Amino acid sequence: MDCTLNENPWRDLEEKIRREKPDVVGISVICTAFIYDGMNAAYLIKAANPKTMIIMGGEHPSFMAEETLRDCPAIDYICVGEGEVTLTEFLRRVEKKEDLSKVLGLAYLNEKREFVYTGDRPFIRDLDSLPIPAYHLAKMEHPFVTLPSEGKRGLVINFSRGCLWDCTFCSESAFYKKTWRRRSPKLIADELQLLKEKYNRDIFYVGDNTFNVVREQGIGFIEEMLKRKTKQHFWLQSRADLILRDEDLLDGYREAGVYQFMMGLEYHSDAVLKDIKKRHTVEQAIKAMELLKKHKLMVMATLLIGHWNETEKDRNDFFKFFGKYVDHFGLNLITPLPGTPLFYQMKELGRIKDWDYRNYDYLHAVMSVKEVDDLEQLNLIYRDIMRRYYWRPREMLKIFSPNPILRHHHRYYITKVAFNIMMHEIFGTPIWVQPNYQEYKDYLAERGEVLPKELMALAK
Ligand code: B12
Ligand code: SF4
Repeated sequence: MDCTLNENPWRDLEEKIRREKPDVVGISVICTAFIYDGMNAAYLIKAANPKTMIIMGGEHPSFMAEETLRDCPAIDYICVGEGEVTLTEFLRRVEKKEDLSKVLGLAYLNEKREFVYTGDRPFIRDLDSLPIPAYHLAKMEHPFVTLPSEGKRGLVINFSRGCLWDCTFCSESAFYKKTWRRRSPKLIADELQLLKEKYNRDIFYVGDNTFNVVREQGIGFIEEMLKRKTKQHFWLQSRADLILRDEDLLDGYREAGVYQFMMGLEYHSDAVLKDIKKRHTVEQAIKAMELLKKHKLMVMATLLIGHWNETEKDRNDFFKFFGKYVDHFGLNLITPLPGTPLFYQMKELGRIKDWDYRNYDYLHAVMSVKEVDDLEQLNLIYRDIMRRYYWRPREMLKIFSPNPILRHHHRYYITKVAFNIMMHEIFGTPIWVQPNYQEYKDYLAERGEVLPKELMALAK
């Protein structure tokens, strides 16, 4: 059940649990910012059917297993790390009423409420051993299961796990312990062909942290896509140094349907890049952007502001620097995601000012910088950069760009996002929330006293 698609997510979840009385429910928490929704779901499930066993998985609960279990007594188990094998073993043992302490990768509190971790589960060695995701079980025709893209149905997909680098803020590298595994290009192409033929999907954001860690992955992908002629389009993620390494493949990528590379370029100063262990230089970043342009590929950069020594001048230079090169960007406030080296460093230095995980979404400041102590002030600075960037004539003109993807992106941003920011500033409405999102406490208020009072009091 993907509650993010339900018109009444909490009500539908509660009704389903009451109706089906499942033995086990697994809850997936993909972002730190969603941890309280995951916990609230656990409370609701336990209230609806106290016998249901609850297991939670995802990066945040994996890194913060003990904290999560202590904070939310409704959660029985946490799957630490990759879920496929752990969950299968877990369910087999639950079915046979066997000892769960033998399942690697499980965390729980025992009868004495002591924290137990059964030990690391090794990563799945061969990702090709996993089947194609069960798309037939997902609501593929739901309007939210898409990407903003001109006239075409999009989808987010994933073909590799992890990354070999160790940027200090990166939860992926920490989760996969600096390892990288990939699916073979043939299986990638099989999946894409299925998505085309059965689900009419033509455009994809490939969520792999770093698509082309090895050249062979790019070469194989290009060959397969040229052979299949599915005329699909891709937005891939990579690093500046890998784009430079693979310059000779860039035309091939374009011919295979790639329209854009997204790179985590982060900042315009080598000192900051060094500090966050980006392991490439500003010069490499510029060259990579120029190369992509030369080969008629769009440049999307993800950028990070909010570094400790950052000054107003830095932010202005940053804005001018990236405004010159990128087609569009994802602007983020550097966030100490639990589990990352940055989290432990910042905690130690006492720079984390906001412990409400709802705000750990890269869009809210949770750490101050040397010059600006007030987090709300930093949030305003963030929004101001977004506004200044998109209101420039150069960006406004992209609304009429002959490139349909860029045109659509800018129309989307300048109308929808700018409008949302304005509504937020005038009326305080949330900026990035789906129309069907409901806060759990609002659901409980609407629901009344039917749920046990203790559980209502625990709502996050
Ligand atoms: C696809 C994706 C998106 C998509 C779709 C999101 C969605 N709602 O489905 C889009 C582009 C919309 C998106 C947006 C955002 N995303 Co995003 N996204 C991803 C991405 C690339 C892939 C996620 C995925 O499907 N992974 C594949 C699955 C198989 O991996 P997994 O979720 O980790 O699950 C495994 C284990 O964790 C475990 N597991 C997970 N759940 C469960 C449950 C049980 C019961 C069990 C047993 C095991 C288990 O088993 C799984 C298989 O091994 C990840 C990065 C990544 N490579 O994972 C970022 C990532 C999840 N996103 C992230 C962020 C921050 C966001 C945004 C907040 C960014 C923003 N500022 O707007 C928004 C949130 C929007 C939203 N409302 O969801 C961060 C989260 C970091 C964190 N710790 O908080 C990630 C990790 C990227 C990163 N490092 O920055 N995202
Ligand atoms: S290169 Fe990207 S995915 Fe790899 S560690 Fe750095 S931020 Fe994470």
